Amino acid sequence: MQRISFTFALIAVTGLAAPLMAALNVSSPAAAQDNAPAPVKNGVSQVKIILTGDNGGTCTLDHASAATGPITFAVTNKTATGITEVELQSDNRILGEKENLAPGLPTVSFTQTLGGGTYQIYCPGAHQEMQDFTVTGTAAPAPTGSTADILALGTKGYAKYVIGVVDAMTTAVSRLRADIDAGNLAKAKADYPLARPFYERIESDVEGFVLPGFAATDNSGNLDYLIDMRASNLDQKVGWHGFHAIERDLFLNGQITDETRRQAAALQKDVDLLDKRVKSLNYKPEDLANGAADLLEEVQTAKVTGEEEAFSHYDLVDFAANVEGAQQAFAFLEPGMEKIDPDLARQVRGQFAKVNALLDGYRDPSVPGGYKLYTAALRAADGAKLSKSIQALQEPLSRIAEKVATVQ
Ligand SMILES: [Cu+2]
Repeated sequence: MQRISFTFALIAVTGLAAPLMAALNVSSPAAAQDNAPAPVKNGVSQVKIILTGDNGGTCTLDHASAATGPITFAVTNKTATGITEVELQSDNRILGEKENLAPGLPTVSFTQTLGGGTYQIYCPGAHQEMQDFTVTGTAAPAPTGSTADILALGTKGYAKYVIGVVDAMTTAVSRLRADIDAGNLAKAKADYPLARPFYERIESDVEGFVLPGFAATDNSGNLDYLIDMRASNLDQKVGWHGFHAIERDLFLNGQITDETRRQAAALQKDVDLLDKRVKSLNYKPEDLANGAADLLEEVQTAKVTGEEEAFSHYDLVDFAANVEGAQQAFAFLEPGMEKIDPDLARQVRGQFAKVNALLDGYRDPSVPGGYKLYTAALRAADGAKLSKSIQALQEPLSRIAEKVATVQ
């Protein structure tokens, strides 16, 4: 605000309006943006988001504000190979997103009904990743009722997040399967890390991932086993399955065989089953807290060690996905936690920020998946540092489950 009035004062005094405005336009990072609120069509505000590979990756909104009500965000990836997703966030909570964005694909869109306030558009991999989006008009009503009601509302928001992630996984897996069916080893290897993060974001809800009619201990009916088993937990009776069987073929054996094609078809079937399954799952607040803790434990035992992606070394992609899933679970508990123990909520928020800042240092848009390969050398150099930062987050986070479980 201050800066704008200073500019206008300067224009008035010097009369150099035209050159100044030109200079302002040149330096503006979002030159294509219109200051007016987004146009409304059939009662729905229309916002276009364009991704390009220019200047280290751009993510440009044609309007940075809209009136309260339903808003459609239409995303077009023109040339940005390093940007595969766009998220709409509110206080770190992902409200809507589009995944699997690749250059040249048709425009995709999502619609959200938003109350007045400031939201964020997050484009990971863009030069400027986060930008504000303002909704004008009546603010969304703050959650009311007891702390238990507010926590229950959070679990519903988290359930929606999980459903969205699994839906995106079905698309990414069908792309990987098409590469494998076509026998295109190079493309399959490039699409493999793009298909991985989805499961890693939600792999904490595995108790709900057992198919009806199967005992929890029977791996042949356990979608967590069928989708994400590794050599270390191989059940000889059920055999190799899922992502890591495909990873082994693509990256260790370096070839696509009939067996790889069978595995890809089975993976798609299992992910489709999961897609149906998660739509019926309900969560308790402590499920979110325990789930977040489980995901961080996953980071410690399978990612920091380099075990998860032993053949492809895309462990840092999974690391970031586990952290995102944990952060979403926490973020949806946060409005309730603000009432129960705001100091603890602040500590956890601060530790998530530290982990994310550390992870940012490993980003590399030239590598599929967006992160450096976790080679033996990198693990030797940085494994302890990564583990320590997760540990500092695990400590305060571990205290949340008990707090939310005992709320009346
Ligand atoms: Cu995993």
